[in-house]
Amino acid sequence: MEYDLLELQEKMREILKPKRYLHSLGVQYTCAALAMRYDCNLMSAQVAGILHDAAKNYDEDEQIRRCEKHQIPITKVEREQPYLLHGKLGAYYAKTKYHVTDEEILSAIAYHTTGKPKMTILEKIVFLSDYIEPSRKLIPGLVEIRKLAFEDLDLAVYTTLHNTLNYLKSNEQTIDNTTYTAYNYYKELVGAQLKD
Ligand code: DGI
Ligand code: FE
Ligand code: FE
Repeated sequence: MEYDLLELQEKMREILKPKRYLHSLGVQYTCAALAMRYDCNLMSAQVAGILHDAAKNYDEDEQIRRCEKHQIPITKVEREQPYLLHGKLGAYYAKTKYHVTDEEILSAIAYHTTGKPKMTILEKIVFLSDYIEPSRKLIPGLVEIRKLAFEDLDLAVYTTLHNTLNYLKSNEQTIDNTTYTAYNYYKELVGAQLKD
C-alpha cells in the first residue's frame, strides 16, 4: 500500500498542538531509523509513527464519547484512565480518516501506549519510538534505552515496560491488563533479573 507521508504530516500538523506535532514527527523519524536497523518496512513504520497520536487532541470525555459512538469497547481501567483510549481511537481514525488499510500499522497504533505480548517488529518499533524520540523529556533511564533500542529490540521493550510500570506504581496509577501481560511476556523472554 502506498501512502503520502507529506499529506499525513500536513493532516497531523492541522489537528495536533505544536508540541504534539513535533513529538509525532520525532516518532516518525525514530521509527524510520529503527526500521532501517531491523529490516522493517520503512513506509509502514513512518505511517504508524506520524499517526500514532492522531486521537490525542480530544480530551478524556470526548475520547470516551467517540469510542462509544464508534462501538470501540472500553475496559474498566480505560474508563478510569480514558487517555489510554487514544491508541485504539487513533487506529480507528487511521483507518477511517487517513485510509490506512494495513492491519499491522493499525495494531501498532492501537497498542503504542500499553504494548502487548508477542509484538511484531513494527509494533515494537512504534512502542519504543514513542518512548525514545528526540523531543521526549529526559527521564531516568532514557539515555540507556535510546542506545539499547538500536542494540537489542526485545531487551529495550522489556526495559521500557519495566520503567513505565515502576513509574505508574510510584504514582499509584491503575495499570492496564495489557501493560501487565506485555511486561510479563517480555520479562520471561529476556530472562531479565528484576532489580526492585
Ligand atoms: O501519548 P504519549 O504521551 O506520546 O505517550 P503514550 O501513549 O505512551 O502515553 C504515555 C502515558 O501512558 C505514560 O504516562 C504512561 C501511561 N501508561 C502506559 N501504560 C499504562 C499507562 N497508564 C496507566 N494508567 N496504565 C497503564 O497500564
Ligand atoms: Fe500516545
Ligand atoms: Fe506518542
